[in-house]
Amino acid sequence: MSTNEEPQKNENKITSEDTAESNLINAFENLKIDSTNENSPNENKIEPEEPLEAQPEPEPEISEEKFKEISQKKYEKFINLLKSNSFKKIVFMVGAGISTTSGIPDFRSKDGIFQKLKEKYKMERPEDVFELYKFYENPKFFNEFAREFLSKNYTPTKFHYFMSFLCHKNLVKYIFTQNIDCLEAKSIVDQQKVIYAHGNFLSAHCPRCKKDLDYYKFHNKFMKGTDVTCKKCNGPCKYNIVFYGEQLNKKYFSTHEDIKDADLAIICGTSLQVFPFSALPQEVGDECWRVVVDINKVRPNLFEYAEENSRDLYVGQKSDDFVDSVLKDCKWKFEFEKFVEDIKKKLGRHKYFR
Ligand code: CNA
Repeated sequence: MSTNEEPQKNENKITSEDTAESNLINAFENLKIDSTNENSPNENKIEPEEPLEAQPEPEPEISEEKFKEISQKKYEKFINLLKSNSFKKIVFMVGAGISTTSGIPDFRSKDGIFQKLKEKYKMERPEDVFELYKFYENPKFFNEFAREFLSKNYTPTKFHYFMSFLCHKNLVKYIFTQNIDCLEAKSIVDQQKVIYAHGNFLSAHCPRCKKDLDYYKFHNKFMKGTDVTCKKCNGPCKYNIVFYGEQLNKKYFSTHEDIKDADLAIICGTSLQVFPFSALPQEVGDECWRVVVDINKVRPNLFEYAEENSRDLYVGQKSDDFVDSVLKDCKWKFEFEKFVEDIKKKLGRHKYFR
């Protein structure tokens, strides 16, 4: 089934009861404005990078034991700086791995979304589901994926609440996320700090006319099974998920150069395979600590994990386990649990999330 939707201006239809909710509501309005992506230069379109296999890892120069010893020393230093609030301009750079414990698979793991799409549609190149020109040819694949995704009510992970907790401590400058699952919106009070680089499901537009749609009308029709098309150009409309071949969210371009003065970058759950996000860790200044948390040793050619005096630390833990270690080592566990309880009460009431 298909229907037309007139592109129109957004209206703020929500009222707020307290600061947390009003921050969130403002953030939704900002997201809608950010989503048009109209005037960004062409070279900033997102593209998958070469697959990991094509990038040879440098030969290990030290033993695994020595690597562990170096990493442990760096971790202890990192914890001392963190717990004494010495990092005041923290930047998060995160990807699908921070959401896997909520039940959302990542893209590239063995049982990831790409593998599932491959099997379901007998596709050679599952990335096609997120290619703009393929979407114009046949929006069915993405729309089915989106409907299934949205019908599951995914909830934030410990890592999401940890980012929120550090925002609450006023230690965070920005959170750059590649994720489209909106779990940052369900867990982070200060949405102004969040940059949804690859968009999300909280607004919608016509990719041809570049006009925003009335989100509520679009969403209701879409979730009832209608593939919405634009009244003006008849092209297929979609949520503001950034596809390959599309420009990144505008807010990304106004902020990514503003991280030169960051003092800590926590890079978590991303294989750093999608450009230009993959270049973000290089944008921080030379003095900035870079802590990479991932179950795989991500892009060892980009970081100096094994150098004793380098600013790069690799933590080979699951994202939520890393949070547990940090909370324990900083003695923040009790404070964190109380914080999460409060946030859940506040954000749980929001009409988007029932
Ligand atoms: P990716 O390429 O699938 O990489 C995920 C990374 O996370 C890998 O390096 C894994 O080793 C790592 N990982 C998996 N589980 C954990 C865990 N529990 N703890 C720590 N690390 C873990 O995904 P990227 O985010 O790098 O790629 C960018 C794409 C993926 C963006 O365009 C996203 O929109 C897209 N994506 C988003 C979601 C989501 O919104 N949750 C899910 C799947 C894909």
